[in-house]
Parts: sequence; structure tokens; C-alpha cells
Amino acid sequence: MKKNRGLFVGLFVAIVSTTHAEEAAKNAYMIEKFDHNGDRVVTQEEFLESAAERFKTMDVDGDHAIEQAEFLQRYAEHSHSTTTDSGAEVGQRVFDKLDENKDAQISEQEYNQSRLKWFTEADKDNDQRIELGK
Ligand SMILES: [Ca+2]
Ligand SMILES: [Ca+2]
Ligand SMILES: [Ca+2]
Repeated sequence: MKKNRGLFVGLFVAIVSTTHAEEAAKNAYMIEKFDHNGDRVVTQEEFLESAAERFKTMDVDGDHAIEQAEFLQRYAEHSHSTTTDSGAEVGQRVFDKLDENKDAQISEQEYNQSRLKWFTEADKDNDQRIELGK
């Protein structure tokens, strides 16, 4: 992963991170992950559907909140240790970002909000669809 090669590379990537190629790669990733019906377009509906599924899988005890332990457990299972950071540290950072009101759990609302933000950022032409090159 290029962003882990060090500070200078990280800085460089930060500066050029809005290049077209990177945007396209991001969209391709989202399409690969979230396009359920295979039309190479991710609609907001498809996106939120998989967000809801994901939330349910992570919410092991079914109380409609992802506690820190649930999250880190899940994160550790799915992250591969290709970075210099330990999976737990990265997981903790992601958790802190998602847990907006800092009550040590991620509510469905917090989760959906962050997903929606991600979607909106990727949806450059603002038509509620993620497509390649747009
Ligand atoms: Ca689709
Ligand atoms: Ca829970
Ligand atoms: Ca919270």
C-alpha cells in the first residue's frame, strides 16, 4: 500500500490524491463491493442496503449498536496485517472516527451517516449513483 511507505510518500499522495485515476479507482472499488445487481452502477439504495447488512453482521449481540469490542473483533478478522500499524490501532482510529458522539459505540445512525457521507463524496455528479468515471 503506497500510503504506508512513509511520511514523504504520504504527503505526496495527500497532495495529488484528487487525481482522476485515483477517483476512478475508488469508484471501481465501490462498484466491485456494492453493485448487487451487476449493472456496474451503485445506487444509493444498493449502497445503504449493504451498509445495513454490514451493520447487522458487526452487531453481534443485536442491540443495534456496535460496541468497541464488537468492532475491533470484526476489524481484526478482516484486516490483513500488511501495514506497519497493528490492525488494532487502525481499527481503533476507524472506530473513533465513526463514533461521533464518543459514547464508545457506533449507533445505526452514526454508521449510516458515515456511509452516506462516503457515498456523497464519491457521487461527483450528484445523481445518487456511483458510476465509473463520474
Ligand atoms: Ca447496481
Ligand atoms: Ca451490539
Ligand atoms: Ca456513538
